[in-house]
Amino acid sequence: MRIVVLAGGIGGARFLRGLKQAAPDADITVIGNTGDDIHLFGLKVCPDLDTVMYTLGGGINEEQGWGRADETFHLKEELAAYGVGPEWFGLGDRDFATHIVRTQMIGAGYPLSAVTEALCDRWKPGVRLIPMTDDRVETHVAVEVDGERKAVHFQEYWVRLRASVPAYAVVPVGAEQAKPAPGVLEAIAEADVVLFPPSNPVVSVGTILAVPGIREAIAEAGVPVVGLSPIVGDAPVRGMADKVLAAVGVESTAAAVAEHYGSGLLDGWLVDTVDAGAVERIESAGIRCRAVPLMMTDLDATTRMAQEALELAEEVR
Ligand code: GDP
Ligand code: FO1
Ligand code: CA
Repeated sequence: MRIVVLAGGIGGARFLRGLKQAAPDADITVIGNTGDDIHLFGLKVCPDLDTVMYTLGGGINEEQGWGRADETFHLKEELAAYGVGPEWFGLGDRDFATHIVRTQMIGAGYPLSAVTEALCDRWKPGVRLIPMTDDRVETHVAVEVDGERKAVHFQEYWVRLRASVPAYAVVPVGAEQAKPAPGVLEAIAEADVVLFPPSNPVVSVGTILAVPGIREAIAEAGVPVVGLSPIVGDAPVRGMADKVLAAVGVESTAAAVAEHYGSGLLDGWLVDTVDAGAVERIESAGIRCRAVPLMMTDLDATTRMAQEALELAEEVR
């Protein structure tokens, strides 16, 4: 079975661990969000690609969900001693190596997709990880800080400002001109099922779908498209999905997120058991829906979620 997954960082990566266990023989292609990417200290940092790669490759900081295990911060401290920041973004020594290799290869002319493949040669994530595009896309958030409206990079909004300021719009800058990376449209066309993990519907899955051709390819593939809600009990399990959903005019409920994707894209949707009351509304929007436990507390629970998603896919096939 060929499975395509559109993934952000932590939610996507943790779900993929369960999916690998639920479908050990499947051929899994992950289309990764690159809208969170940021250039710092002259280096290209790809948080979501790295979170997937480290999580599946055994290098992740498990408690934090991003960055490397056993990390130290000497390089960042030395840079700070020269007055070189930003001090608000926690790049560790081990993680820096990844960004140096990536930036060096890009400078030598390799596209991000080839670089990602090379990095995965080390980490062996057990899936094929492809960035959504080789072109530069950066998610910016329109915010108000001290009475002044301005656009900031998504990482500045989330990591520096902790999503504590009002957000009015989310713009994947560059997405309109971006082309899907080599292999993305082919993987979708050849897929037996497409899954949306419980990733952020705006700044992760929404950004991937904003690359022209990807949404259309999924709709045209004619295979089950099944998602899992990142919203449980009307709130994100972690992160700022409620804030960015509000910025795009969507309420923070499992049903509203399903409707936001829409029945033109989504065939099936899993909500948590606490949201069982939303099943009827989602089904009346033309999306098959089941309420099952959706908390990724451990690998077994996550594996069951992946099994439920694959079963729902068979039901709507
Ligand atoms: P990010 O790039 O690191 O923010 O990760 P993703 O976009 O892949 O996933 C973020 C989303 O994962 C958030 O909106 C969370 O609500 C959701 N999430 C995290 N853990 C869980 C969980 O255990 N269950 C569910 N249903 N959603 C989760
Ligand atoms: N998240 C934070 O909350 N603080 C950080 O300092 C931070 C650094 C960081 C470095 C590398 C990396 O791959 C991820 C990092 N993240 C950090 C996580 C990341 O910025 C966000 O979780 C996602 O982009 C949110 O979607
Ligand atoms: Ca992310």
